[in-house]
Amino acid sequence: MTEIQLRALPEPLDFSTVSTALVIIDMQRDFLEPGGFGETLGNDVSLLQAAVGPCQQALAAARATGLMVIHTREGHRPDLSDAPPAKIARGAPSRRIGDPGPMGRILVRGEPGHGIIDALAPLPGEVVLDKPGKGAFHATDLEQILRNGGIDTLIICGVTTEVCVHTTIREGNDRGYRCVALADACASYFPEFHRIGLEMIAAQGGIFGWVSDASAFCDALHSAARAA
Ligand code: TIU
Repeated sequence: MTEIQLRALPEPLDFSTVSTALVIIDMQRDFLEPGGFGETLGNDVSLLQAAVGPCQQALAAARATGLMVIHTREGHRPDLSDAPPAKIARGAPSRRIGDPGPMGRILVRGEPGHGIIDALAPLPGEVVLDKPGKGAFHATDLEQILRNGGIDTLIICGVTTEVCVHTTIREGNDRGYRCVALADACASYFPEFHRIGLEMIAAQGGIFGWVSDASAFCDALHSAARAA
């Protein structure tokens, strides 16, 4: 099993392709396209487009190398039984979770807005994980999937940096996983939160993870392919 090195902050990280998964967080129409959940919260959704290309690069390299790929989707059951009232109550009263919108009911599973954007559509065999919370470990079987797959390292990208990406990294770190954010493959509606959010992860000697980028991840995987 070849260990390869990933350029990262606060220091490089050695990892193996067999024990590493790429986790793409919530690249859904509801967050990236007009008329969805992100826009109902008052955000400029176009800011998230910056992450799409780097996510595509990371996904292509992970697929070519045979890494486990996990796509997450934030959303709720149609009857909203898994949506905490405190979560539903936030936002503009007429455009809350479960209300109708141009992409179907907002943040509800099975609706067009809940789907992953075409540019990052999952392939058969890739894990698609539906999560009711911000973190991918909360109320999901992610930990079981990672344990069964022998995974100890998570390469994490998607949206938004300071909300679902951060929460997932914190949850994963507390569970013993080595979590790496790919900076350019994450994005936020608030550029300063994106920057500071990434700084928070790598500060204090990597207090809850590492920060790398899509090209460094692709370079590492290409070097693994050459070594094989
Ligand atoms: N609003 C916001 O920045 N994010 C979310 O509500 N969910 C995710 O980050 N996926």
